Amino acid sequence: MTGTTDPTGGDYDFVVVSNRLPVDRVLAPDGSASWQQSPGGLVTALEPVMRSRDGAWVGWSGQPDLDFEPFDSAGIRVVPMRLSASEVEDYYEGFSNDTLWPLYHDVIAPPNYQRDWWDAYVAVNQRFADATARISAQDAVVWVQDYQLQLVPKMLRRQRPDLTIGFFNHIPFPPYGIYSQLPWRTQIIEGLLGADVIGFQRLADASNFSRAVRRLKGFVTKNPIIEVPLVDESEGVRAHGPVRKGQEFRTVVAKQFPISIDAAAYEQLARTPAVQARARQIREDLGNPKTIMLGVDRLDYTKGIGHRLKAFGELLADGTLSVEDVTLVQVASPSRERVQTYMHLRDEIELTVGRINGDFATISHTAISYHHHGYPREEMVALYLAADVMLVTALRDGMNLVAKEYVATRFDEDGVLILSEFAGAADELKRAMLINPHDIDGLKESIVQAIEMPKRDRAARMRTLRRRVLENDVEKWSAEFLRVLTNSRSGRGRKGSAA
Ligand code: GDG
Repeated sequence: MTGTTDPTGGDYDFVVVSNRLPVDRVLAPDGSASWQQSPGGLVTALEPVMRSRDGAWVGWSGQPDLDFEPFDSAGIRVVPMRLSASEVEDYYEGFSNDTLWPLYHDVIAPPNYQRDWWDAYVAVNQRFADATARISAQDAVVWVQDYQLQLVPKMLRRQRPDLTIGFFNHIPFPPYGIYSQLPWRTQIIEGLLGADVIGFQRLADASNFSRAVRRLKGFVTKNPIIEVPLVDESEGVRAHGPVRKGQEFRTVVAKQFPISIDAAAYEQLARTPAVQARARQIREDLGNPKTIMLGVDRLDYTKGIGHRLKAFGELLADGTLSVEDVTLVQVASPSRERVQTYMHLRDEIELTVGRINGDFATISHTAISYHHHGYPREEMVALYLAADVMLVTALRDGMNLVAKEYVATRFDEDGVLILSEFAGAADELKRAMLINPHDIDGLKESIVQAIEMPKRDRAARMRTLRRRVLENDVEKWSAEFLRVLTNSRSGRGRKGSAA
């Protein structure tokens, strides 16, 4: 680190900003607390960049009403932000997870529009922007993550026009017909346009965003470039950006950068004898069924868990499948448990699981092995290895990393991936069995085909999928985003320059 005595000294050349920090505060039974790195793909991908470039990470600790001093963890400066209990309710559970999340996922659940939630969203975004402005070095690169912080790019550019600002949206960006419901639609678009590069998962998301910019701001868009006039007529003031003689607008890049996983790490874990032994044990514990099907999701209404249960329940009811031959393992990890829609979803899913098990399970064979827990990564990989058929039936999903993890794990070139065309991963994983989860008959047919697929066909598909996932890993994703972001800086200041 360069001169890190003052934690807010503006020393950091590369700053990542996300709602949550990449570390969790863990309490030991004796009451002592420590920070533990949360093993996400994003951290893994960014760690080397952060170490080599004086990196800092700004985010919330995950606990309300607590202040923590900045500290170093594994070569990264960690800058914890405070959120009050009411901000957690209004900014996080409210505006982020009960307004934006359903709106951006095709209004599968009705979005809740509340003005005080918006006020909290603005206030928290401002706090994150202020903290980032304070710690960033002159000309630093800042990378803002996800839908909780869409106002940060503009807020940051206002204070620090020298910064190069990137933004990545991990969830879909909805079509204009849906997006236009949002009472604060223009403010969010303006917030995002503060960035130099705005990344999306799919081409369709980037196109939806550009269309919203044209409709709401009237700016010229030349895919993937958006021209943001330096005199923004709607504000009647100069837009915030570096001004050079003769320059009329600055350019913003809006394009797709499909996120991925640390594929090699998943394969490596799958190759360890302990994980393989555990996969065999899982099969045995389930009574050695001919076919194990698996679903792994956060318990979220976007994941289409109910649709997959319906298809499986019907296949058991019409006698196409029997519990002697097929077991469905469903991991539904707890998520957003204080948001009403999620409480209802949990009741609904657990009622359905209970009904199907009640109707079809025998003393020796269960229909659905249902788990409302989080598991260690080793256990997840053992489950992937044990699963003959992986079910990803999302109704809408930015990417879906589970699909990629399953593929990375299957070094044995076996297993069939059933993948919703509404998950971002479908753009890349075309050799999966692509399905429309709303078409229950189609889904049932695909399940039967997957179960009956000859080994040669399974291997051919899996080989193609694996090539794709292993080549396009999360390291490549972050390198590509940062390459475009860095180019956008060198192209800055020229009239109409493209990144
Ligand atoms: C958002 C977007 C986009 C789940 N349960 C357990 C566990 N997980 C892990 C999975 C996977 C991750 O959580 C979930 O990632 P997904 O991509 O499937 O979905 P979201 O959480 O909705 O993520 C999504 C993603 O951001 C990245 O941009 O792909 O579209 O919605 O890694 O393995 N991990 C462990 N135990 C669990 O019980 N260890």
